[in-house]
Amino acid sequence: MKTIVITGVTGQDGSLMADYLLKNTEHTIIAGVRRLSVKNHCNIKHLNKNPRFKLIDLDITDQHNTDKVISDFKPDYFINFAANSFVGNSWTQPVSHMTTNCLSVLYQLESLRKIAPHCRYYNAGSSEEFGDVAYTPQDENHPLRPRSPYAASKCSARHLVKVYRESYDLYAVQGWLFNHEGVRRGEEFVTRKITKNVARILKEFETGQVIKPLQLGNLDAQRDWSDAEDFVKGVWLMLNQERGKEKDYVLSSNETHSIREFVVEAFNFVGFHRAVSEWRGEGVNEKYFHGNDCLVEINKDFYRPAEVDLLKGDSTKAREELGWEPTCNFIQLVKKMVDRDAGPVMYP
Ligand code: G4F
Repeated sequence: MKTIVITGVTGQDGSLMADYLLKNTEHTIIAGVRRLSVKNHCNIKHLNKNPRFKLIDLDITDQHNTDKVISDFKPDYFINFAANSFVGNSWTQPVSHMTTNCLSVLYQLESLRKIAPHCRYYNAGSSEEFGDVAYTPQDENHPLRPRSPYAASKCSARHLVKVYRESYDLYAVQGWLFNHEGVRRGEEFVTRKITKNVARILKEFETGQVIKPLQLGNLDAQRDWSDAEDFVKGVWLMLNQERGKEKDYVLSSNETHSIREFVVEAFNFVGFHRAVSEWRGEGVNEKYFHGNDCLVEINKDFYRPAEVDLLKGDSTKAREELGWEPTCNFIQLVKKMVDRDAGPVMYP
């Protein structure tokens, strides 16, 4: 039995990782949670009584706190999912992104080096690091070309992980995870924002209320979306490579779809069929109509100062070398999220 520290355990990835490990291993989870005045434990409340799941206070931006946790538990694995993960916010809070996503990683690496050098370490890396991409699909050799303070913080952390791996022989890896979504996804991210608003609009439509259109930014950005549940398995495989041969891997679906496609499919699933819906207008005046009902409009406040236009991963290496395989495709993912938010009974 091993001891595994997971940070960011109240979030989508951290909570799914805890579920995955509790189900598939005998290990004990030390779950790091940042104290907030309002608790956000909805993703982990089902784990409260599990004797292998221990909640602890951990603010990763506090070096002393990190040292103490690593010293107290001498973990076998340390999985860092805690992050400022909302790219759109990173222009208004760049220092916070750099501190949480990069400086904290340095605290963890230093602490592990000094106190628990046997520990296997994973830091959450992102396809955002590829930024204004040089080629498509993006694989492990793609250059880092960040377009946001968020992405710059993840690139900096990546360099630190590599430096510590090579300098101190730490088992330290950082995957490139393309977008991963699901029913625990935060509502600020575009997929969940869409499925939550599809559910609201359906209700307004069915009850004869005035429909308040969903407001979105850039509809033409393309993303490689997967199910987050598939990705935590990939992270665990990355953490269990042969010692001395550990590498960073891309995890992706290898498909790409625009925000516009996600919108159309999500509305289609609840009966606003694509055959009788249409986009009208251009640029910031573009709208999505179902008959005379406007379902979506553009709000330029949701545009970003710099955009990552196209992400499409190539996860061949992870599939061939780690034996990882995603189980859920784009349409299944949209359906799963719409089902959760609107209810499966709504299907026409
Ligand atoms: O859902 P998003 O906010 O995710 P984004 O920026 O791709 O980042 C996510 O995936 C990364 C992996 O590639 C992670 F590292 C990161 O932590 C996060 O999980 O935005 C997706 C796209 C963007 O192009 C954005 O401009 O959707 C576009 N978009 C259009 N309208 C919108 C909106 N995004 C949001 N959040 N809200 C909108 O109204």
